[in-house]
Amino acid sequence: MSHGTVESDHAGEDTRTALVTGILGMDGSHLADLLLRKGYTVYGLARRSSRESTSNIAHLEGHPRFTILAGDLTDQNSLIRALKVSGPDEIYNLAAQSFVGESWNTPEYTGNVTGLGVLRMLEAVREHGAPVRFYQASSSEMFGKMVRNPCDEDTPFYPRSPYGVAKLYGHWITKNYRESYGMFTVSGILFNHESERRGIEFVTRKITRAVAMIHAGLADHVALGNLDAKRDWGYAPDYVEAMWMMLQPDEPRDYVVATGETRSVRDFLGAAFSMIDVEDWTPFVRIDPRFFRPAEVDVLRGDASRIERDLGWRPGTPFEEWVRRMVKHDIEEIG
Ligand code: NAP
Ligand code: F7E
Repeated sequence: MSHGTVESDHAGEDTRTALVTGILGMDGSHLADLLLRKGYTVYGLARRSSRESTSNIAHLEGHPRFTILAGDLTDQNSLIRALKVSGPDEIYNLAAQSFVGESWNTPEYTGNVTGLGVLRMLEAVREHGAPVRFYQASSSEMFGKMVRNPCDEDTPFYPRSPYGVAKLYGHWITKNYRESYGMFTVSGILFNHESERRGIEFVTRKITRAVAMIHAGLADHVALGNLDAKRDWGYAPDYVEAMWMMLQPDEPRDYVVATGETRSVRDFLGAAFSMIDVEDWTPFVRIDPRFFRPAEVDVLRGDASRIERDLGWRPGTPFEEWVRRMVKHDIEEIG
């Protein structure tokens, strides 16, 4: 599939309906593409914004099986209404204040949306009454100061940011509702994943956009923080497949989703600049203390063998390939 198009690959009609929160975000839009290709009817929950931010789903405008519903994770009634209107078989709860750096500026707000927002979604499902399968977007940030390397589903958590702590609440309340009420709820513990639709504040997209700007002669440097941080980076369209897979088995189970490979921000700079044939990127990077965090997650690496064994998921797209796609996309967009 090319960026921004939805081709149908469903043989026969899948008449299922999904409600996706966070539909305007990176994952929400890739998941909508996947579900529409499978033949689902998709409802996406989006909050009101004073600024236009629908570019990730612009290509879905007018799609006969795609509808946007107004709602906010901080407003319980809007969630109950969204369930009533959509009548979903599956819910993917992807909405969150998802930027780790911002979570120190707005810790209470982050706790309300990213933590308590999950509780409100689960309560809306209970109120709704009908059987629904529920996916929660848990995060490798819950492992934070990794107590084991690599991390799997049994590794103890040690979050290092208000975001990580809020995600931990969402993770446990999802498990608790499964155990308390027998609901089909699962958490996918996803390690970092990126794409052409990534928000521009995250380090990968910040770098690929800067590379494109420098290539076009519109910038001469990018300001960054800790270049030694290491992440287990994958490609978002591969990771939304894992989300869907997790809601298909008879029994709910949580899974780690990761590549098992770890690279530093430095490595990412090397890969991105090499796409415009720049070997030495150091003249184009300035270190700015504003981008360091009060507590850093130095390294993250996941072990996804459970999901490979149970569901057959594997990360498909190689690192260099998706970095190339991101740089190419940004060069075209800026051009
Ligand atoms: P994203 O691009 O930031 O998308 C999050 C979406 O949530 C945005 O569209 C945002 O709406 C929406 N949202 C924020 N607050 C809301 C509220 N109060 N009510 C309703 N919607 C709200 O994030 P992403 O990268 O796609 O990630 C999807 C989910 O996976 C998030 O929960 C994230 O924390 C989690 N996660 C991401 C990664 C990763 O590497 N990408 C890894 C693990 C877990 P606006 O567009 O209006 O701001
Ligand atoms: O930072 C370092 C920064 O903001 C990655 C979210 O999707 O993945 C994401 O969270 C690393 C950090 O992502 C800059 O200090 C250096 O060590 O791209 P990021 P994140 O914090 O890993 C997890 C799994 C999620 O769940 C989150 O929702 O890069 N870094 N210099 C920088 N980071 C940023 N943003 N900007 C810099 O200038």
